[in-house]
Amino acid sequence: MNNNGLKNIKLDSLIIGAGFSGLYQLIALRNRLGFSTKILEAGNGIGGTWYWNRYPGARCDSESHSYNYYFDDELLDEWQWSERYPGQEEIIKYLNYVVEKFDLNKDIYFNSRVLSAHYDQQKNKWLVVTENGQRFECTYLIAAVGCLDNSSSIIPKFSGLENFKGDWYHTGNWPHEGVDFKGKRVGQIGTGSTGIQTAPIIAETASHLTVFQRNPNFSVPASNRPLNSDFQKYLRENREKIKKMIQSNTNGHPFLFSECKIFDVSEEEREEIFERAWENGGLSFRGCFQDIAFDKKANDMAVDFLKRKIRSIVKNPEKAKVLTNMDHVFGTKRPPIDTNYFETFNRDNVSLVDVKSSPIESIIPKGIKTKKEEYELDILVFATGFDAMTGPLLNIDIQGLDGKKLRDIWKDGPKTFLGIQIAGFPNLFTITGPGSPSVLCNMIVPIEQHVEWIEKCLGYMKKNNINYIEATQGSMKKWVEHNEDVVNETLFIHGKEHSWYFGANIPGKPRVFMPYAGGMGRYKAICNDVARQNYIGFKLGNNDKGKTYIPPKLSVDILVEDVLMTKKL
Ligand code: NA7
Repeated sequence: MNNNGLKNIKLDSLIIGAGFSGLYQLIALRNRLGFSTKILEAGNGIGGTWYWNRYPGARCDSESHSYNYYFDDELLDEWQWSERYPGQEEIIKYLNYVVEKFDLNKDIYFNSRVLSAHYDQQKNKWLVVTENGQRFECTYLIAAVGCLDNSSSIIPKFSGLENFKGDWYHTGNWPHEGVDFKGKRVGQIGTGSTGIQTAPIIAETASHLTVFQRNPNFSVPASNRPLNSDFQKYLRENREKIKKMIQSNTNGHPFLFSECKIFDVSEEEREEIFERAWENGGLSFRGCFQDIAFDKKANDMAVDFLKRKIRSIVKNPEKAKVLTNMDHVFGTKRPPIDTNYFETFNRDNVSLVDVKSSPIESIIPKGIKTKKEEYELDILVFATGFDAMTGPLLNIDIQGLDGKKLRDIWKDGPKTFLGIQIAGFPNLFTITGPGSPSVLCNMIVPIEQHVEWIEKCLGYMKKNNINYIEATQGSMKKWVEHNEDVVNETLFIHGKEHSWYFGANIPGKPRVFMPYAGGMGRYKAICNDVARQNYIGFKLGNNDKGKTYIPPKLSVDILVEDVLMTKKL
């Protein structure tokens, strides 16, 4: 779709981003509420995170049967995943199927990166401008930009990158035509979830792979496998049960945390439980005991088991030592799952460089120079992560009431009410924004919940002739405090200097725990209560009476304490 004229396109609602959240929001607002709605998408195709992250080995770490929409039974009947964890290509195929089924393409503007979104108080409209000069005017603006978009991918500031003679890539912005590693000496920087997925695949074709590791990571085997007909039958027969489970538990995954505490069992039993969880593979490992995420001593036992596993896989003791030299609490950084990651270090063509003891000093024309040594390389792969959660929003110039900039309002860290709205930014909704469970969950569950909450909210407003909604300062303050309280009850707090959950991967970024740590089930109950109480904690009103702004009629500046207090689930 093209719109290169200077005239504003006028809409009820405008969505930024054509990933899982944006596509579903389009269905909800256009098909169910009848709003005139469009999506602006920076890429030349749908998929959001999955459009850009097409590095070798890119695969979701949520199990496929939970990583699809649950809002439409027919869609559920029609789609079958082929593997336990869906790969990037299959996810794009799935989303294309959805786009076709719901006829979404006609309402998506591709290659339309949003530069600015300014709220016009006089008109009660958002004015949105894209990189290629398209202009839009809408009542409701929905930022479906994701938590790790391509605008927020991070290349550390190494000096000399511009002089590097070979090619270099960031995993979050991977070329669509792919990269040929055959016969090449590849240097990979970064061993987060991405680095752990991509190293084994790069090693298969590169002449040599050198992994530059700063901090090692725990990882559990994904135990990925094709899904057989028995499993498909199980899914068909248990759909409602699975749906209920993922939509009501703490993390949106199709498993429950054990109720058994780590010191309530004998050493032998504990080892057996760990062993079974390791064999089963995947993210459920961290739920094999109830207290791994809450009790440091219990966590230490899991750490001990995981380190022993790494030592048993990696044959070279020097490499094993570097791979087990963690100084973070298990789970406080996002725990990756892998396919043959540690095994990869047993290959003759793979070496490991400890850049914690000998940091990278610069990129030189022929490769990488660390404090101790120089490495000759043909290709550099940066698996160095993202300015997560806030980056995708702050990379857009967003201005609310009185021209106040979101960048200024969030200079000490993100502040939201429910991760859905920000005081001072009326009619702007953020899907899986900071302050919501988002990245602590299987993302599709919080996405569906947010999309449907927004749909219900806008439906309520339409019915009641309301066209203005804004979180109050009071409710936002209360929510920020509640977020701090809940994270303090968990071991996440130990990740303050290590984890991107706290912004610790970005120099100078405020150390604020960004996702909501109180659990998805509890969060959803709070959101439902807010809606049930006619959007308590928000100001609601109508300003169609004149050209100047009329303060909302139904000003509800009540703190949501009663909602929060009743939801200690
Ligand atoms: P992550 O998890 O942020 O990992 C980034 C990696 O890059 C991590 O190992 C970092 O080491 C490393 N890194 C970053 N800067 C440097 C420098 N300057 N020198 C050496 N190494 C560096 O990003 P991912 O893409 O793996 O995963 C992001 C999310 O995507 C993931 O959690 C899933 O949700 C999907 P560090 O640990 O900081 O020492």
